[in-house]
Amino acid sequence: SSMVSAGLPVLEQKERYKVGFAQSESNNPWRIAETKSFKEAALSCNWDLVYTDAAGSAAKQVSDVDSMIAQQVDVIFLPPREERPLLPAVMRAKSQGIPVFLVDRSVDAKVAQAGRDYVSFLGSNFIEQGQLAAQWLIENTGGQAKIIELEGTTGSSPANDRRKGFDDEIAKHAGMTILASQSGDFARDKGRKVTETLLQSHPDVNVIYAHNDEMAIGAIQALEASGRKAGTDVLIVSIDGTRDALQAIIDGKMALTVESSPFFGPLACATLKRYVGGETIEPWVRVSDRIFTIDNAAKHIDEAY
Ligand code: GYE
Repeated sequence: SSMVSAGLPVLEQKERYKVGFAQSESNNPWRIAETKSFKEAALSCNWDLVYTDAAGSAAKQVSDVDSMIAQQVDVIFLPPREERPLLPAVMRAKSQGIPVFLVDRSVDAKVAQAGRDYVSFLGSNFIEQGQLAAQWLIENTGGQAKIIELEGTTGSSPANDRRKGFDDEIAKHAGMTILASQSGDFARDKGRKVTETLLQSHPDVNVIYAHNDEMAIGAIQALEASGRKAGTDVLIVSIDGTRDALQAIIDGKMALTVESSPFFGPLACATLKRYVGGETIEPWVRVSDRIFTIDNAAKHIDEAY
């Protein structure tokens, strides 16, 4: 078992680790691909995996982490659904000598710190993802656009940062206007419903920026239901790189998706090995992302999920 010190908990070397993975929800292909990646890592990395699914509730995710603490797992990998509600659970794990690695989403950096309260954040640069989407639009619309923004889960780090990266870049261009920005909770159906409503108050829209592909697909459905041509009347840009999004690009309905990889299992395994080997883990283990457009979508669709 682990030792509590002033700093991060120490994890001893052993044959097998009991590893908690507290998934936030499973209502989209991204989450399902991530869970699969962790389950595969458990096999190749000799983990006894304790897996939970919070079904879209931060409160349930808190109790899932608490039950992992009670079961004395060796380590917890956690994608905090929102930036704040998971903080107390992260602190409790640390005080019980259980190291926590945040994966794919982070917590409020003003309150909790990598290297002190949790080991590290493993994930993408969400601000940069938003910037990349904005820069592509600026170049490909001649700097003229009327944009609807579909935000991810309110209070989640990717929603906060994908909005900031995008909005700050767009604000530098007088011809680019964000007509409306509203949360679709990273979900296809909510993305569709929010788009339906926003199309009525902003019929002059010609660009939709969605914080993930599921909401972008929902937006395509709403556009088509309103008699508009997705990809022609309204350009759609988004983030993730799911199979459906790459197919929509190939079909001409979507213009761009910035990659945000869900395949965290191998990175989690490698980072945990470094940690038990006594290495100091950098506060942010960065995942680098590509861009998918009509130029390369067909080439990558077979590796998509
Ligand atoms: O983009 C989205 C998922 O936290 C990076 O969460 C992740 C995001 C991903 O629901 O599709």
